[in-house]
Amino acid sequence: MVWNKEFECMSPEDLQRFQLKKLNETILWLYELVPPYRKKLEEASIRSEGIKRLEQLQELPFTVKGDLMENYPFGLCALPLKDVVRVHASSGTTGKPITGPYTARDMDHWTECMARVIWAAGVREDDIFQNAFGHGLFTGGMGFHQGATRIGCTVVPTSSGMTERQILLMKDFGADALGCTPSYALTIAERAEEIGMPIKDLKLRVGLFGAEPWTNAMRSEIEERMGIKATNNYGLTELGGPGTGFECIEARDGMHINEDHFIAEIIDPLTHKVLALGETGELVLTAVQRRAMPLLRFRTKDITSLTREKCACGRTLVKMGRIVGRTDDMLIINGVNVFPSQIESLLKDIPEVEMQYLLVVRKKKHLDELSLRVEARKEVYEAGREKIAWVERKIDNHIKGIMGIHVVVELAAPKALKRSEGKAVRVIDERPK
Ligand code: DLL
Repeated sequence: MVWNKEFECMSPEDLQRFQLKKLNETILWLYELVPPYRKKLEEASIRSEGIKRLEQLQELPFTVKGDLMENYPFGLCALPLKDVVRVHASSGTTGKPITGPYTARDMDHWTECMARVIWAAGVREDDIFQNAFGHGLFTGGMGFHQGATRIGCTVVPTSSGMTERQILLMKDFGADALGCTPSYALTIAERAEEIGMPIKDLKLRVGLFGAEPWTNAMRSEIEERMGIKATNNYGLTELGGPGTGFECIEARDGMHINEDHFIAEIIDPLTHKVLALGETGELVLTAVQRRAMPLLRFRTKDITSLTREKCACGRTLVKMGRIVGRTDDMLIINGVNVFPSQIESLLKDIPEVEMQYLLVVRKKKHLDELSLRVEARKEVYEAGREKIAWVERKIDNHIKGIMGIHVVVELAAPKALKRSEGKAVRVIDERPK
């Protein structure tokens, strides 16, 4: 069952017609109300009437993070703040935050998109939803709050942190569903085992995770340790937070995109050429129904691919794959492209270690050196130095065998690495910029 059959199961022809109409409304809106966009559109020879066919989307200009920073805080906002009812923000990668303003209508649409997300995970009105995404400027907490409230479930807004209390409330209230980042889910699972209250033994049935990169290996680990099914959910502040992409509980093999609100494209990040379905590249999103700050062809820097196949759940919405990395978190180690997610997947093949790791990149003379600190299981430490050295070699050999790079592996003692309560920090790049 889907939340909104009309839009989630639309025929491709109807969807395209709808998208074109909404896109052209957005172009006109930007033309009239946002001078920096008017300039961009004029430069690309796009007139205020918009485009005739959806394929012409490729002729529209891109929007990049830099555009948002240059126009910080509200230069790209189409309306005066009196028409804005909410502003979220996320810490930009360099200095200035990214702002996300919403009109009342935008809020309503966001809530609708979030209801679809939560419903798709099988959460219903008689469920208790523990919302451990950070509440506040971050879009995760409030976004899931609104969606779950619209469905009518009982929402417990724990926000992130105070992990032991999370576990106690989860047990006492009998939470059926949990929302948080995947790294925080692992933190919760681990703490619960430590205090003798494994999540497996509780009522929890499903986890809605997202907001940071994770792998299928990590999904299996969370599912096993918590005894739940886990869905992946995607979104970003620039496009209004979570609610862009979501997995259905039936398939859990890629995230449906709410295509009546967002048009997705995949481009080659270097040539900017639009790639075909199935090809991997940078995700570009156009918001076609937002009013406060609609963005055209926003380059997300997230790397993934799109597929349009019949889904077991009945939705016709295109699916995006897991985010395999970002164009800007790709590490180049002595010329080899390395995504932290590749290393994470390989760690799953090593039964002696936990999914707690940190990558550090340094310059040694003229060469890059990648080191990996990863926590070993208790037994490895108990077995002594030789075993530790053996596991370190095993990891290095495994990574070298598959990725062709040498990694300096250092096993960290159990619980030595800092635990995440939100988005995990997995990479520290100490090379001079
Ligand atoms: O993380 C919105 C969100 C909240 C999504 C809760 C899902 C759940 P930002 O803080 O602006 O917004 O970060 C957006 O996080 O460009 C991706 O790089 C990354 N990201 C978000 N979801 C996923 C995911 C929220 N499921 C940035 N998998 C995005 C991998 C993700 N990366």
